[in-house]
Amino acid sequence: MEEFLSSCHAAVKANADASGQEFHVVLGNEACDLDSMVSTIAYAYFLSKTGGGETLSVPLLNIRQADLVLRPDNVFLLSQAGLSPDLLFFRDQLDLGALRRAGRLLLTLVDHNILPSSDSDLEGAVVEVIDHHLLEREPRPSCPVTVEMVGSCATLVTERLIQKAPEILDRQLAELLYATILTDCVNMAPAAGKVTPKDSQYAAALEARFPSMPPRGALFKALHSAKFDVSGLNTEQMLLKDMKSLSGSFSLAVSVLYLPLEVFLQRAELEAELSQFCHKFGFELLVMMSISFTEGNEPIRELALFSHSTPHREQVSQYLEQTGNPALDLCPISSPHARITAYHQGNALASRKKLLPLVKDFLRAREDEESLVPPTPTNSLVDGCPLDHGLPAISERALEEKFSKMADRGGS
Ligand SMILES: [Mn+2]
Repeated sequence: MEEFLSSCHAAVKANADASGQEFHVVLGNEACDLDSMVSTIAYAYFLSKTGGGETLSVPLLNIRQADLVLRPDNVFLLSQAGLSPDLLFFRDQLDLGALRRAGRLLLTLVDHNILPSSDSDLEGAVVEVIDHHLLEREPRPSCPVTVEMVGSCATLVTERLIQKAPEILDRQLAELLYATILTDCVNMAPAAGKVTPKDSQYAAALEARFPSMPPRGALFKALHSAKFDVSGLNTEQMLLKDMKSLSGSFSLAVSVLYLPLEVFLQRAELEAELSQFCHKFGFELLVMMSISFTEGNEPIRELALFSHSTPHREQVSQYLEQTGNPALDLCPISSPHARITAYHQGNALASRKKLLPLVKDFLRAREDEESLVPPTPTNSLVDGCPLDHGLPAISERALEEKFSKMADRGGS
């Protein structure tokens, strides 16, 4: 595998100019979870071993290189399998649009079956699809589609490998696939409703071929805790890991934090970091929803609000305390920071999916209210302030660009 990936890097470099060879890129989905990452690597490897050699197979992770650290379970599995992340290819390292325009791109989609609209120019290059999501693409004779509702796309890739080229399956590749199937199928537990007979069949086939594979339970547990291990992330990375932004009369972000709130609140310089974060991304307020688990695996949810503006913080707090649809059942907990209001959330079932519409309602109600308030009289002490109408609304696109600039800075 290392040999394939290193030679791939050399070949990509050598063929970067317009006249070079054809690229057959295997691309996972934009979430780049374990399944997308491993299916991409494994299938590109399969293509490189079974193809004619005139096209270059490249496994392309559909995230920026700087964002891999936001997926600690991926990082963990790579290290477990002894594969350096430096050998992988990321979306910001290869210009697919340019390859497509030069007529040098073949694209295989794994773990998704339609391209997002931002990649619609690449559609004509798609030559194959292997996926386990609901089929959303129009069939084309030139593009074979394998879509089966199994627990993991890695199961379908494993099937292909075992049926077509069992000799290329080594222990390292098997471990990547096996760990992914286990994770997606929730340790093959039927109660979780993910595993199908085909997943079990190929997990067992991998175990049979490599009896020294780590035991199921232990591997699953290790990956599960890695997913929630945010100890390696700084505050900004933690907030960005799972964030949704909203804007109305002001802009705010709702981030999910995967650790107990009291641990987060103990971070040194937290207020300064949150303040910097808001400044950098143009947010007026941060809503942080933490999720952690009791010994018995019951979820604990807590909520924290940060804003430089006391009125903003108080208004949102009050709204969330009083809301009844659903009631969050908030109970204040002490916070060592003056600008952070913290709560235990009694309603542990109210996830961010439930919280977001509440925050949206708040912003909408506030906008309606603002439109009723008469304008500030012109004889007030200040004639006007650029922030009278709140911060400029931040679009998803603008945010995306900021992230991309950040990633560029981080990568250089
Ligand atoms: Mn998947």
